[in-house]
Amino acid sequence: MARPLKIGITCYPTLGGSGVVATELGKLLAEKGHEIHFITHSIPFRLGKFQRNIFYHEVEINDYYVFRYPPYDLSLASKMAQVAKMQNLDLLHVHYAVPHAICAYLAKQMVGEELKTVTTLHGTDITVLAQDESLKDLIRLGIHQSDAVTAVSRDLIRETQELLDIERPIDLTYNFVDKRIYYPRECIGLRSEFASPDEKIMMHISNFRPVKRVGDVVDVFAKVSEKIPAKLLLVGEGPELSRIQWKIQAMGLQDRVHFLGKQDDVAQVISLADVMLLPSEKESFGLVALEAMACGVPTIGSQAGGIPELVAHGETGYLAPIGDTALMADYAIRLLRDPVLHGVVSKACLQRARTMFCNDLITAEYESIYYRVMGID
Ligand code: GMT
Repeated sequence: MARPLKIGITCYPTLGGSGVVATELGKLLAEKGHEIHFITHSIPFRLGKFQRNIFYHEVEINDYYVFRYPPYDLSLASKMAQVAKMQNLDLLHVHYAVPHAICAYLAKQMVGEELKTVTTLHGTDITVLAQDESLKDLIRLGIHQSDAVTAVSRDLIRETQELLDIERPIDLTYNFVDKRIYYPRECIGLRSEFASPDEKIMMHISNFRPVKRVGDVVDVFAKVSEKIPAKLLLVGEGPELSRIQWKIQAMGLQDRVHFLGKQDDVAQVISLADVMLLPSEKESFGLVALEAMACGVPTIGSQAGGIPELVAHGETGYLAPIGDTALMADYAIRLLRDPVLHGVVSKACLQRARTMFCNDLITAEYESIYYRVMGID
């Protein structure tokens, strides 16, 4: 291996998929001998116990009385520059263009050209923020000023180039799962708390934002449970939660739905499921479908964004047009009624997760991008 690097990582430490990917990547790089410095406003929730080569630098917000809004972005940029100088960082790897790529750009102005910057796009920054004309130029600046830009699906690369009229190359780096954490787990005891042996378990995990279309999850489940005995486990919390609770009551499904709330360690519960539901409106990747795949659980979902790059339709799950809950339910019924088919699809899930989205492969891809921007072969 070329020399170990000193890398600063900034992400939204408490945010779903992007926070998980950034933190797990940092941990894996540290295991490989790189020195990792997380620069965030709070400890990333997946960081866990002490690990060699990992350091955490907290961004303190300057709440000076003249500020109507404390300038978090400027505090972050200053902290990045300070850590880069003190620790002699080689590069900053930031997750999300806004504000992180802009902060990294400012830090580079303070430190010097030798500090390289890598930005990973996760979706919402492009699919939502880039629709806002007032932010477009800022996002474009962040992307153009990064030494390398990566995105988590081909669809996100296409959308970024189209929406922002950007021609610069963007590297494809799919999200990954750590195979030591995500694998099929034996959970007969826990399963019996939610379902009887003849019942199937359907699951949905998200932050319950409107783009996740959790209402469609309930509609699919209602259609499936008319035909086969089933339970629905809902994991997570968010703005749509109470509307969904009302919908479940109104449809008379309350005895068949369990709310598990927010779970930090979803690897513990995914193996309970026979299928995962992901009917999103927008999804640059859909990390939860990969986590399910690595546990041998097929996903039934929509064809939004990058989901079709992850879920191989007819092989590791089934995808329907956004909002087509009847077709999603048909697929689910077919899969849940046929244990042989379910076994084949489940096996294909494990194979695909362990080859295409394996932690070793994707970590190596990030390393080669780092060495490329550093000019090291
Ligand atoms: O989906 C969310 O609301 C959270 C967001 C995030 O920052 O974690 O998810 C985005 O990044 C994930 C990790 O790369 C992707 O798996 C999600 O598909 C993506 N969400 C959207 O594109 C809506």
